[in-house]
Amino acid sequence: MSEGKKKIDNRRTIDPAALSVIDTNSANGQVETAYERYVNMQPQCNFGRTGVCCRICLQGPCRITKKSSKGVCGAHGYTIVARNLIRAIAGGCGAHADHSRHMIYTIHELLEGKAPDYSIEDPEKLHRVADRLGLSADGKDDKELLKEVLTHAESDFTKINEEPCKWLETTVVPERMKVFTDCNIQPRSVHTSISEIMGSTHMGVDHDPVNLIFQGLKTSLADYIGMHIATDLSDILFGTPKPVTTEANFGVIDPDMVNIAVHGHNPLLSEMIVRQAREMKSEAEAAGAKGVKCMGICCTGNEVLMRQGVPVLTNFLSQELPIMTGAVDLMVVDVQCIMPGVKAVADCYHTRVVTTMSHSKIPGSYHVEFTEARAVEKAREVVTLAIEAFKERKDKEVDIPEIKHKLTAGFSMEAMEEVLGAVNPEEPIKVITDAVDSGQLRGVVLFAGCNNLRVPHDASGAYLIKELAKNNVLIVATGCAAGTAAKLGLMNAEAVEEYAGEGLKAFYKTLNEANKDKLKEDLPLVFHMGSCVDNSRAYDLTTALARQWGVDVPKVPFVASAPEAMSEKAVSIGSWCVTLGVPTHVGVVPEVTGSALVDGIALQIAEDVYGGYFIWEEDPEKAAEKILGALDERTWKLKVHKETAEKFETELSAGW
Ligand code: NFS
Ligand code: SF4
Repeated sequence: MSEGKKKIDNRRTIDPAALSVIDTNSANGQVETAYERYVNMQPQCNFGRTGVCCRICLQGPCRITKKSSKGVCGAHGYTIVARNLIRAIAGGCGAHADHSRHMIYTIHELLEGKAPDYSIEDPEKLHRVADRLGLSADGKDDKELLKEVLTHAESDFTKINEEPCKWLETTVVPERMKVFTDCNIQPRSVHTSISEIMGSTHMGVDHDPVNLIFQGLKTSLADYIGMHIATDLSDILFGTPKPVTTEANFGVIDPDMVNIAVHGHNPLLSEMIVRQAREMKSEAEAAGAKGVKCMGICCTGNEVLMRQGVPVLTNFLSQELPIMTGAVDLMVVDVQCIMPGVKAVADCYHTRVVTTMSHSKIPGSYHVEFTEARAVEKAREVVTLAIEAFKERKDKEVDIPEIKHKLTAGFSMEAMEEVLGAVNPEEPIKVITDAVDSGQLRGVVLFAGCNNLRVPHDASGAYLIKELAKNNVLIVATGCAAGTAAKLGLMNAEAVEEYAGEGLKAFYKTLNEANKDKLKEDLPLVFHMGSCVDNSRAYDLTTALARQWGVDVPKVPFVASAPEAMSEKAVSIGSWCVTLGVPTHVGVVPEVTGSALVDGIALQIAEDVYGGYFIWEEDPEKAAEKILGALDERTWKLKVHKETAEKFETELSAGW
């Protein structure tokens, strides 16, 4: 560092394992990671930051300033901001669609006999999904039934008529569907919605910010559909998650094993690698290792954690750091949230980086093209590469921070119902609604989404989890936010003892006693519901709560929070949460503040029309207050409406 240059603070994390690697690196190395690149990137452009930069046509970039209040074509700031925002929603929806379409395609190949390594591992889930879609299983074998399910999935992906999409219609309360019809935001299909956004935001088409935003909300619903399909099909192929206990953080790396980090999003590949890693123990032993150990990063990590109990290595932001322990032999990646920076870090060590998808490559990496027809063979190829790398590393020194925490994950909606059903087998969800009605719980909060260097890594999520638990909030989590809880020791029963308020503790006591013969471990402070696409599971919980109370979602004391939102997928998920009636806290203000009009739509008009709304709040303490406030407002209203209905012997009011 040149003298006189401001001291760079790259210690933007509260994860002690990540800090340990960063500090060792600062002391003796030159390996550059996102933590340094973020600092070097400052200051970042404020036009982009506030959403008022348009690059949609070749006359741009047009930037809104006091001097030039419109783009060259005459586009107002509000049009530019709205267009940029909804293109991000289309990007997020496109990424999830990519994932979901791959599941559809694999099942298609399976049914044609062209994907021999896959099978229907959870026929019961298949029957549940078919039943929900209104399909009769009579006289059909599982493959015939799956074919019918798949036909509906394909239709939700591609149709261009205005029939409601099955995955929306059958998973939300009817009142939601009415709002979507009234506001003309029923998506025709996943692909159509993305295409409509690209068309309507082309230069010189839609300039009405409200119209644009509503198109964005329509596409966010398409995103919800794609995600729900991905979750359902993954469960059918690989099994519905059940509670499972393992460990998280860098301490899970075992120097005596061949260490493979699985990173990305798609369980189609990672499931196969995890299975083959177990099968190839003898090959690893022949190379002098004790075996092959897989560990997860990002959402593919969440997928194999939920179903196979694979340990959590880390979450998004710290993805480069495990390589710097010198003990990761191979990192295999598929799609999304993979920093290209991992390759440059791996180049400083013996670590192999392996890409697997034809549309997701990193220059200079190994590429093992994954195919449905030869999944096991390809997985074995990857494990073999890891064993080769281990041989190179075997006698070299490694530096692994000895930090890890126990965690229990695996809480699909079905697993939640099972746990709650031990208390009330007839009406499992009533266990939660009763606890809220009696004041034992203050509501339910979902922590979802990413990490983002704009705010200190893991800090806000960890603070909010502790603070809300103290205030008797039941907490569920997905994605990299769940990673925060897992890595920092907040996803186990000990954390309940340490952080839960009296009401929440009493709630856990009832559940743990009812489940003592069924579960090996007491229940964790944070219920891990899965990867980001599994936010569909979390919304199923919201729907179940709404049905149990007999109300529409805007009355349900359920709040979503993305303390470190980063990706376009997060923008899209946040948007469907709001459209589906959920107050949604975002801890990193998105690029909308350049237009007071668009900002106002997100913060206020959305609530008037859909009952959900955004809360932008970067300060964790204030965020906790606002989230609790949103829960309390809903519990209070629910109580008043219920009392009124009882007094006048009427139905619960439909409005909010
Ligand atoms: Ni979700 Fe998962 Fe993580 Fe964010 Fe990326 S891994 S899909 S986008 S960063 S939670
Ligand atoms: Fe500028 Fe209009 Fe072109 Fe955007 S579409 S770059 S505002 S001229």
